[in-house]
Amino acid sequence: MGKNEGKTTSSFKISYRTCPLCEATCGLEIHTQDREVVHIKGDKNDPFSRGYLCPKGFSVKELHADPDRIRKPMIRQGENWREVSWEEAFKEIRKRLRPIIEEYGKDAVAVYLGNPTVHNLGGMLYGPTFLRALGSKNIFSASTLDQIPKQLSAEFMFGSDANLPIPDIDHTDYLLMIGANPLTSNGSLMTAPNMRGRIKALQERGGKLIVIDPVRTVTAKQANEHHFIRPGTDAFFLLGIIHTLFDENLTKTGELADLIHGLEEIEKLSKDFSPEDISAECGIPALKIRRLAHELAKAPKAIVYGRMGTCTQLFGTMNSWLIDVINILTGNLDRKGGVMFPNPATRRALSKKARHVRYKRYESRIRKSPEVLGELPVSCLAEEIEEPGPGQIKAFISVAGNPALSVPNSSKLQDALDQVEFMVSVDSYLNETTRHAHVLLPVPSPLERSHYDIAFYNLSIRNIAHYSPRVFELPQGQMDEWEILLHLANAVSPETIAGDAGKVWNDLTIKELIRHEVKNPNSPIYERDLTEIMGLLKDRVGPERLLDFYLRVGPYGEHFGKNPAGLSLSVLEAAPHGIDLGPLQPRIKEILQTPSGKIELAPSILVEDVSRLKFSKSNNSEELLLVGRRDLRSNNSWLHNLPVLVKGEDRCLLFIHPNDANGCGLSKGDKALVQSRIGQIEVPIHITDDIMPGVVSLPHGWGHSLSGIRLQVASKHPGINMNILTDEQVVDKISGNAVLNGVPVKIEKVQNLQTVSSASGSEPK
Ligand SMILES: Nc1nc2c(c(=O)[nH]1)N[C@H]1C(S)=C(S)[C@@H](COP(=O)(O)OP(=O)(O)OC[C@H]3O[C@@H](n4cnc5c(=O)[nH]c(N)nc54)[C@H](O)[C@@H]3O)O[C@H]1N2
Ligand SMILES: Nc1nc2c(c(=O)[nH]1)N[C@H]1C(S)=C(S)[C@@H](COP(=O)(O)OP(=O)(O)OC[C@H]3O[C@@H](n4cnc5c(=O)[nH]c(N)nc54)[C@H](O)[C@@H]3O)O[C@H]1N2
Ligand code: SF4
Ligand SMILES: [Mo]
Repeated sequence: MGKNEGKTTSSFKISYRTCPLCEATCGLEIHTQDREVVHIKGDKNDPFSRGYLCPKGFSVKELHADPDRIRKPMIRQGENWREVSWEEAFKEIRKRLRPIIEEYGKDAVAVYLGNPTVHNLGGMLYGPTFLRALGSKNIFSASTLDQIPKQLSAEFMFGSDANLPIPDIDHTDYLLMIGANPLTSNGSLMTAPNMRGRIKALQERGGKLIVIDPVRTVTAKQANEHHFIRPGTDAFFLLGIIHTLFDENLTKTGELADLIHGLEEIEKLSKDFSPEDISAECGIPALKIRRLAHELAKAPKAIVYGRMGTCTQLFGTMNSWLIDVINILTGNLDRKGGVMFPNPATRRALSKKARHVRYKRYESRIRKSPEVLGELPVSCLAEEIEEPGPGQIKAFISVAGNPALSVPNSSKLQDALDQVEFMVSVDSYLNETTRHAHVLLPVPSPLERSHYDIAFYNLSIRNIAHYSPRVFELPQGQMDEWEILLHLANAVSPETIAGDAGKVWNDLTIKELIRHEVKNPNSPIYERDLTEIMGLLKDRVGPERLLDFYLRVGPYGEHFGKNPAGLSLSVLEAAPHGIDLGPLQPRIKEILQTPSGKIELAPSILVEDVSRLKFSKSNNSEELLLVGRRDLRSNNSWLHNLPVLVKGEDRCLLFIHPNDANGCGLSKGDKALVQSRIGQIEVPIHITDDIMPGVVSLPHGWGHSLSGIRLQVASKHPGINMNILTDEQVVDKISGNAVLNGVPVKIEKVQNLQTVSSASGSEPK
């Protein structure tokens, strides 16, 4: 504890703020002197994280101070970047983008929204305004590299992707965890700080954690049981469980029975998948599968939870669906200790019950991949840029994304980015993606912007509301992220707005929201006057005004005077550690939005897809299957420039089982040549029996050896990009989601020892 704590000298300050780096939403206590961070520790008074912090939480100090962070807008001419004013930057953007839109149409401009957008209040609230102003179908995001299969299965089953069933981990007795490693990732689609503590508590109350993963991960080591599974075969395993539940009369749908549609169909399709039939495919003995089904059915409260490993594979949507089918068949959906639907403070009342599924309303131009929840799969991006013809992408805007490293067949996308006529990036770094931009617009450091986890409280294991004001004022001449997005909206619009464009677009955004809300009979402000509501919000601007509005009309809100004790932004401002709104409560009837008004247990698109599974074949035995790996001190592609997170031994290593190393002629200290259909890389190896024989793993987000980047620290720890190997043509057929796990590769020893010191990659000729 600093000796100044408690007292406030003129320049010393203690601030409380939610960490914006991952889904866990830990509370930080930040000690600052003038504009410098002196110290960061966990906020013990945060009702959710109670002082928990991972190493990345501390790294916010280095992130804020990083000299490589871009601080002025820049325009590129050839290889050279020139700092310019914001005015000049937006003038250039308009000058270059409008003619493209006028000549080729709106779809000629593509956008990629990267992962940190979801951790950014301005990005979450104003991204949609920008996308609406642009009106392009070519919208891509990190979702199709990640969780869109889960969202799509929820859209089919429950009628909206906004309601995902979240594990009520604090009250369960049995957690079957598939393809997730929360002790490293800190949890995903399960917002909960201190996963280790929560798993320990589960075990201390007599509960069990079972992990299904082709790797004995840190989480697997903490589990009561771990079973290896052959990558990409989870759907067989899940159907084996479902088969057993029916076969041995273990189903108990309980209170949900009247709400379920399609039970018989599930029973019928599971008939072909007895544990004995599918055991060889997934590599888990039939008896074990039957026992797990029994335990799930018999545990007082149980959860099946799947994450990255189940989504980013050939049967991502099927897995996401079958996981919830099991939760329903065992009576664990929407009940304490099972999987539940959060009730976030910013939730708006539904205007109508039934919705149309947002799927296949249009398709991508080249491979005809279906639209999924308003976007197209990012695996299609490179071909949409490269293939000429009507509808070709001519301009590209990246916001908070590094697709040049993150997408499968990244080399192809890098080549494609060289071909776009004009590219804008909104980003904090000059990196592998933004080096291709013509205009780079820098964003504030996390400590220079306010924060509220509007996305993650939708996925949280408790209902929480925590607002963090900025720790530092915006530096002179720095635009906030939301202002950048509104100026971009202005720059792509047919008519620009004279005067303060940011203010006009900002007013448009809030007025549209209020207009919608006062027309909704279920809203607490139904038929109220727009001008009156605008007046009641007049003291706030930007994200704060929108957030205040959402909180005030939300389920705990003060409803613009109708419920004076309720929530508003002022209430949160007076509670700097955040407010705990309690554990999750059953609410299925409130959230169901399917046209039938029921839970669709057997959506026809997914049922039909099961025939694809039947015909899927085991891979060629000469090939190994490559899976991904996360590391506690990484965050996808973008924190490798912080010394505290890259110090120590090289982590970009190929993990390989001793038998396979032997088979490939590899021994300790060697380097492997890894080849896939798409590309090849050379990478140092780590031999370990923590990985299933036949499987190898690599982390993603590395590969900082490209020219033209400004990442002094990362360039010294470049690693190698595993997406040189992943295949953009191989996707989950239903959602178009990328397959980042279970990629067939061949491995041999690199003979030329002179190259051992650094990882390198190349495309096959
Ligand atoms: N092989 C393989 N590939 C993968 C994965 C895998 O497991 N294996 N994982 C996939 C997953 S789950 C994801 S989510 C994607 C992530 O991939 P991306 O969506 O590309 O996201 P990041 O790699 O996190 O890059 C984030 C970018 O945003 C910038 N940035 C950081 N904060 C901000 C901010 O506040 N505002 C703005 N405007 N910019 C900011 C950073 O400088 C960086 O350029 O990668 C995917 N790729
Ligand atoms: N430290 C750190 N934390 C992060 C991130 C990070 O890069 N670093 N990224 C964040 C992001 S964007 C996300 S989306 C989350 C992801 O959060 P998680 O899903 O918890 O993290 P992963 O480590 O990707 O876990 C996927 C697991 O699936 C296993 N797996 C691979 N293939 C298969 C398969 O076919 N079947 C099964 N059953 N398992 C398989 C892998 O071995 C791995 O252990 O993490 C977030 N948190
Ligand atoms: S677990 Fe996530 S939210 Fe918590 S300190 Fe680490 S990076 Fe930040
Ligand atoms: Mo992700």
